[in-house]
Amino acid sequence: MVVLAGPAGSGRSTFTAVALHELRHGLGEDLGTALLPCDDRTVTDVRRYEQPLYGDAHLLPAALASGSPRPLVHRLSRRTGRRERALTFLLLDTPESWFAGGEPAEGELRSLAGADAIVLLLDPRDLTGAVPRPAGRPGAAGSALVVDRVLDRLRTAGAGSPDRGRIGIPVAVALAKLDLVAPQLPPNSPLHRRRSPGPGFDAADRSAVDTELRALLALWRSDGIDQRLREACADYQLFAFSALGRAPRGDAAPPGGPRPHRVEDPLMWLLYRFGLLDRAGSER
Ligand SMILES: Nc1nc2c(ncn2[C@@H]2O[C@H](COP(=O)(O)OP(=O)(O)OP(=O)(O)O)[C@@H](O)[C@H]2O)c(=O)[nH]1
Ligand SMILES: [Mg+2]
Repeated sequence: MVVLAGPAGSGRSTFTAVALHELRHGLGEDLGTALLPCDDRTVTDVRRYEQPLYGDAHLLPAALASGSPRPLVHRLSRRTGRRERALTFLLLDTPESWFAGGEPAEGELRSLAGADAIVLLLDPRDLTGAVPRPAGRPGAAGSALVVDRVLDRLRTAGAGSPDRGRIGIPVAVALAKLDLVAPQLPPNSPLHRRRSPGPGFDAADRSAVDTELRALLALWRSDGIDQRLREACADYQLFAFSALGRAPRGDAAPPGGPRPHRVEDPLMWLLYRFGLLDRAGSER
């Protein structure tokens, strides 16, 4: 079970919609995976995520994952030669109240405790120096606070087996809405690159992106976040993606629908970690 964490409006629901769409279409084809919903609820829920963005050209409503959210449950399988590998893949989008402070509800703690991996989203507008910040947004101190709050919540829930007090499960920390930052990145930044086609996990690209993001956090004077992550997580890496591909206007999805960039990266890392994918060049 992959739990999406992150502050309100960081892009969790949009990531859910677009990542699953990619996995069901082009990406899944390229990886040779099949994604099958395990129950009728998942079929209905996936439609609630897809229809606005891909059918109605609308952004997702804020309260899509309200109340006691239920994970989307799929069987994700991959056949290579005679061998089939399969996972039961649960993706849990979370309501904004979960990481907003206050006392956690019991269901929330139970869900966090049951996570096998976390994808923690951050909005670049919360990082000083990354992009000009709209009035009223908290800035770096705010984003460090948000990261602290999320990490505290995960630790309180005992997410994963704690490793010397740190969160033991893989944590993918992702800068969502990369389209807002991309114009100011140097032309040779690995963040501009697209995934090389093929079913393998590209470890060299992964490491280049992780290194680039650590450098960017330092440049933006947000490296306190990296330090907090180091203290709190035994196993984390940095990611950046744009689920929509470009900034939306008002409530409308960008014309032509989402054109994601690197949205698959956190999933590819986790699928590699959970044995569904091999390293590029060593596919069996
Ligand atoms: N520029 C840009 N904006 C995005 C992207 N994805 C989401 N957004 C914006 O961020 C807003 C919030 O996205 P959601 O996916 O609803 O975020 P959330 O974390 O689920 O938000 P809550 O559930 O309301 O806490 C959207 O309405 C968009 O305006 C992206 O890839 N690029
Ligand atoms: Mg949401």
